Amino acid sequence: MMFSRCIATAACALFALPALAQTTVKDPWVRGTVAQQKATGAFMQITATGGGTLVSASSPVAAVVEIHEMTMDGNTMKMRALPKGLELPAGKAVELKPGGYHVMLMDLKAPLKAGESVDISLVVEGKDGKKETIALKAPVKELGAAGGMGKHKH
Ligand SMILES: [Cu+2]
Repeated sequence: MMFSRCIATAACALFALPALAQTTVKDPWVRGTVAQQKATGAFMQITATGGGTLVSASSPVAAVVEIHEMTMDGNTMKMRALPKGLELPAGKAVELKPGGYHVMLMDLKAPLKAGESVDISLVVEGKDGKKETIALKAPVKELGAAGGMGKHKH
């Protein structure tokens, strides 16, 4: 990983000190929806340099946004909101992906079509209790990629 190689030098160590951008998000995307579908998931990779918790998220396209976890219980997919948010270990990329953690967009105001992009803000609380807001633009990808979010009911 770039980061671990980087901290070995003094110049790079400066970047490792607390800075404004504690949390970085890579490759965000949102699963597209069909008419009448009221919920979908947003996926991405989040790295919090100093560690923290993804405590909440919001988006203008959805009335309700929650942080969810999907797990297999026998052969049933179960989805639940994480009441305390999603823990982000320091410097470690946490992957939100179909079948696992995701940002759940609910009560969608309109269908989301491939090619559009969705604004999402994430709120990450650092170990020091300070909150950081990260604004994302996540492209919408076609329904039908891996995973079964579209069929899943809350
Ligand atoms: Cu969900």
